[in-house]
Amino acid sequence: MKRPLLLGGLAALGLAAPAQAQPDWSRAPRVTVSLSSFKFAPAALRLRAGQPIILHLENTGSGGHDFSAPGFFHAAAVRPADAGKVGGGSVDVDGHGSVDIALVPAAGTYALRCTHAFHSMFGMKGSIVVQ
Ligand SMILES: [Cu+2]
Repeated sequence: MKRPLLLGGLAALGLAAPAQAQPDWSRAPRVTVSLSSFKFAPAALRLRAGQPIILHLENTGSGGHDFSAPGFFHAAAVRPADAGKVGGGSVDVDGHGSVDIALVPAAGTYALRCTHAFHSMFGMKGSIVVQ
C-alpha cells in the first residue's frame, strides 16, 4: 500500500517545501566504520555514488578520535539535520561513543585520517573510494 508523500501533502496545503527533496533515509543502509587506537576499520571504505547511506561511526576505544575527510564531506550531500556534526570536514567521536551521519556520497577518491596529535602517524588513516 502506498501512502502519499508528506512533502506532497505539505505542498497541497500551500506550505513551503524544502529547497532540496530528501532521500528516504529509513531505507538507507547503515555503513559502519569503527575507530580505535590507531586505526579505522575498514581502512579502505568503498561506497556507491548517489546511494544514500547512514554512516555509523563507532569508537570502540576509550580515547577520543575523529573521522576527518573534508573532501568527502564537502562533495557529499549531508542530511541537513546532521550537518552540524561535520565541523570543518571532521566528525568527533568520543571514546565508546558513536555518531550517525546520513549522506549521499559523490564519486571520487578521498583521504581519511584522524586529526588528533600523532594518530595518523601511528596509522590512523585510510581512504574512501566512491564509484
Ligand atoms: Cu585518533
